[in-house]
Amino acid sequence: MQQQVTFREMFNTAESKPWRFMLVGGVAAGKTTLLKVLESKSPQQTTKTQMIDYAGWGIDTPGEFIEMGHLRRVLISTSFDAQILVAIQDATRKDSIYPPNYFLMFPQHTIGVVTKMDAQEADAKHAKAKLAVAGVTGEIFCVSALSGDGISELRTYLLNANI
Ligand SMILES: Nc1nc2c(ncn2[C@@H]2O[C@H](COP(=O)(O)OP(=O)(O)O)[C@@H](O)[C@H]2O)c(=O)[nH]1
Ligand SMILES: [Mg+2]
Repeated sequence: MQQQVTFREMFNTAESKPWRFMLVGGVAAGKTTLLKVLESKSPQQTTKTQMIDYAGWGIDTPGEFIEMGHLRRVLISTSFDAQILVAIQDATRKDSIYPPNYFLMFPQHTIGVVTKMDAQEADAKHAKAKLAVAGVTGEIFCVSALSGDGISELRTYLLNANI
């Protein structure tokens, strides 16, 4: 993207979505909620994501597609439609659902997002380390969809990423 685009412009013009990002992360990591908040929509009614969802700014994917080996291939073919990958790590989870260096196989720039930073047990340092092990080489944002912390920084980055 060559020029700075504002959030309003992106949603008000048909040509404003020339590229997409794809959210990848485990079940209940906060992908759908994050996408809604990035789009300034109410995150209240998120239901379990059943299929790849192309309706929004970002491509939303069900957590099972990364957690279950035989479904990972679907993520690979879907990734062809995305210019940036967004790897989600739940700040409250001690484990990682990504194989080591998983994201290095994708040619796209991969950024990381640590979600649920509002939670008492959130551990940003641990979550960032898990993303690094997963092969996330891009910027890492720590956010809370609940409090809104870090959301505008992430939105600005995604709007203006030089891809
Ligand atoms: N505390 C907290 N909970 C969140 C946050 N984002 C999502 N959740 C909760 O995590 C659960 C799973 O969220 P969802 O977006 O459906 O996860 P997905 O399966 O990755 O799409 C829901 O109960 C959300 O309310 C957050 O920033 N903070
Ligand atoms: Mg979902």
